Amino acid sequence: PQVIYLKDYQVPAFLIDQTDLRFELEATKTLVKARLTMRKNPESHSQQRALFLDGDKSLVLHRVAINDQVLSDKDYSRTDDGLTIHDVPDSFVLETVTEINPQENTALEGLYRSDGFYCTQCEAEGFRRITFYLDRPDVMSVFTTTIEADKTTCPVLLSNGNAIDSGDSEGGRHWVTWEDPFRKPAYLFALVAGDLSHVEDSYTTMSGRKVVLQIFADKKDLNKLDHAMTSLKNSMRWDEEVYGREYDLDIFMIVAVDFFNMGAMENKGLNIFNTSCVLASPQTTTDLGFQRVEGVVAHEYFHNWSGNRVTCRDWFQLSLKEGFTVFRDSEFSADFNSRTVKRIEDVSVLRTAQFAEDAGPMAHPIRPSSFIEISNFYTMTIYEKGAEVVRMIHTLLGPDLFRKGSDLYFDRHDGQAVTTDDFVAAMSDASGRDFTQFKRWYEQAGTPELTVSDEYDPAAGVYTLIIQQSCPATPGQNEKLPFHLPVAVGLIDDQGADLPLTNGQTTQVLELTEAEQRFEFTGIHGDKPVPSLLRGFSAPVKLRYPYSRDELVFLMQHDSDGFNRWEASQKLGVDVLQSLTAAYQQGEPLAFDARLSEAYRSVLLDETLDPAMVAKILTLPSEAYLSELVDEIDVDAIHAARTFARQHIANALEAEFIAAYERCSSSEPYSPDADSIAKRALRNLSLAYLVETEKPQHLSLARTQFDNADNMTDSQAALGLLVHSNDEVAASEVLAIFYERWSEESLVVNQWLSVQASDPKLGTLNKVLALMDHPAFTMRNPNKVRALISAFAMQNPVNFHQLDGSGYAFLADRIIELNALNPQIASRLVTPLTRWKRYSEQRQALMKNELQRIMDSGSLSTDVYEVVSKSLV
Ligand code: HT7
Ligand code: ZN
Repeated sequence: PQVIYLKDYQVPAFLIDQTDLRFELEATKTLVKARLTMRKNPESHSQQRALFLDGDKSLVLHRVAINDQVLSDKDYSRTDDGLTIHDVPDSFVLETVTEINPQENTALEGLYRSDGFYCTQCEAEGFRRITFYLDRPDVMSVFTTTIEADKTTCPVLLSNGNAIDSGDSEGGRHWVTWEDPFRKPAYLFALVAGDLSHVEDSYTTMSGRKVVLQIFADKKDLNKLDHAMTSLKNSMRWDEEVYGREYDLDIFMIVAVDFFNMGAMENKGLNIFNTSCVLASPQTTTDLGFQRVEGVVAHEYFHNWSGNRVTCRDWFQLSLKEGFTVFRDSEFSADFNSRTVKRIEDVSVLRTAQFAEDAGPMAHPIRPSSFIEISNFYTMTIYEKGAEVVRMIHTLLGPDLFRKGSDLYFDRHDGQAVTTDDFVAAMSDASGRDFTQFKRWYEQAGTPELTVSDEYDPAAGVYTLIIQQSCPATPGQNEKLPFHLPVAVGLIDDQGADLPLTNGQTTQVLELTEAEQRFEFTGIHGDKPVPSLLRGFSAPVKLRYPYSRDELVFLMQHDSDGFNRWEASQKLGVDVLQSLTAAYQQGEPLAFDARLSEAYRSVLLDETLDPAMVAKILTLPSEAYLSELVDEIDVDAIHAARTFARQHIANALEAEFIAAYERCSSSEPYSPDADSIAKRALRNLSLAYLVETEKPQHLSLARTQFDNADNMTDSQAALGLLVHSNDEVAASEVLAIFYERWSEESLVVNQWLSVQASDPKLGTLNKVLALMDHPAFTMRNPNKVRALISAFAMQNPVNFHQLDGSGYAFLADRIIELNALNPQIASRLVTPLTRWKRYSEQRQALMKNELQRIMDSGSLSTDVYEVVSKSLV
């Protein structure tokens, strides 16, 4: 397969001013009639007279005409990736008629069927599976779309923009024409048709325009759309208040579909959502699910400005829209929920999944310089690290200058396809700050490492921080230049009070630009202060400072920065767990440091703290995070150490956990507000520790909660604890009850699959194999694949990494199978195998063997080929 390089970018040789589409929908034979008004691009230096249009090999071409003249097959040539018309005039109208087969489209790119509905997914390069086109984001066109279909099976016909005309046609069919006045690239095109129901509301924008809001779903799900609608209205208001951005069309639609490769898609005026990111009801959706719906609705809505009005010049710029939009949605969620808890959650994901990506064979900068398959670059790095880079700009500028910069960016580039350089230039021009060195974040891959030491001269009253930075080599990048990054710090005196710093505040942002730098704080007296470093996780780096365990306990109790209070608990947890892991590996008895459980006790007893924060602080670092921190991952030792620690804490704090469980119980009806979510989090964490004691009365408590729960958060928490416990009778009982109760709710059944796939008890693989034959499972639905297969491979390290290699072989078989059905999903499943270098030699050999088996398995998609071949290097 061909490698595509950023350095080869050229402006398009042709432009498409107007795109008129007509779809005649039939399940296995849909006709797409395209009328493209085209001209040579005056900015292009190319002298070429030939026109190349992207088009997948699955397209059946029926007709090509230029300016009403039908072309003969001598006038053009077809290849697997497109259509070349040998000679075209300077401006012309190109007409094509193409046949496609939505029914057989299992890749879920282009036009496909999801549970009988027709829908599209065009980002990144799906439009070329619909018709021949200049399928690149810098070709922007005005679209009109006419959809014609059977009136009974497809009463609803939707596309981007406003419906401008409709009518009936022969044979019980009807049609609707949509017009989108905003120029857009083809990746933002959408079409939906089917027997959908909808809820409707409206929103009045800050300039007083009324916008109709509609959310479409299967009729049985109509009662699960309120939360998405509220989230949408909140997002619209927030974007006006925080960014001054108003919605631009008269209608905004969301459609929920069950077969979808990702979370959702921001098509202009017609967002298409995975049901898992839009449907929510207390009975079927957990608190996490409610928050996910809110976050994804906001994310897609915010793309209307950061992505649609201002889009990407080419796919190397993907983080321009994704990183910025993740930053925006994360700030929105922070404003509507607990800011600190949101930050903890984002950082946890970043440090486990994104840092692992940075340390693996697919490591890339947030603006990659090459790729084989762009679908492989919808990564944690592009999204989450991209958001961290925007956050650093925000930290360096402060909120006012950042807003000036975003205003300039949107105003300067409205209606354009631009680059990350343009984004940074707007920030720089608005603020007068120099971001030349900062731009290395866009070019260099890898997670920077900061090593911090300090000196204190009490006589002079000078405290000095010495910060060194480095960044490990990543594929194709051996040498890294120093990054420009903000390090937010505070200094805490022996009474636990923040000291005033040089800037007169208690937190100061230090700007690190060199490989080693010294920062002096004057007027510091008394005992040596304890530094609170990288407050709020001000930069996406790994930070080392030789804290003692006592200092970490002190920070857990006194740090005024909520994030760093949690961070201190994590660092202490890591330290304790690493000692336990080492003891386990050496066959020594495991001894628990009571300082950790005592610190937990005082947090648990402090009723002034937000229960959500208490739950976060009392959650030990995950096995995934512990794995990320070591050179060689010993899954069994990590699991044993963490289980031992949990049991120890559970026994030591049993009475406090019982009290917390009771304190957080409520007789109020379910509500997904922040306070109630926080209480449920602490209550279910307490229950989890109590069950860890293996005392029958606590297992009974879990069973009572399972039987009496009026909401999915409590029900699923109890289900998970019972299924993962050693009480096999209780486990199979609750699994049977749960399935029977929820068998008609596809998303709930997915949770039922995941809970079984993530059971750490040995023997889970056989259960997963059996579940693959369950009527609730199909390899064609990505949500099912994620619920069962990804959950096993990514959330069950002990079983996945069995030394007989059975977990690896199972995954490789599924990848080979899915490669033919859905390459994007197949390629994402490869991730756990790409990490082979981090394991023991024995496991390395087994994992590599499976990667090689995939490689040798026949005709690989570009998606799977790229990840597997890069992993084998
Ligand atoms: N911008 C959207 C990306 C997306 C996507 C990409 C590849 C394949 C399928 C896809 N579905 C959606 C999602 C977003 O970030 O908002
Ligand atoms: Zn996005």
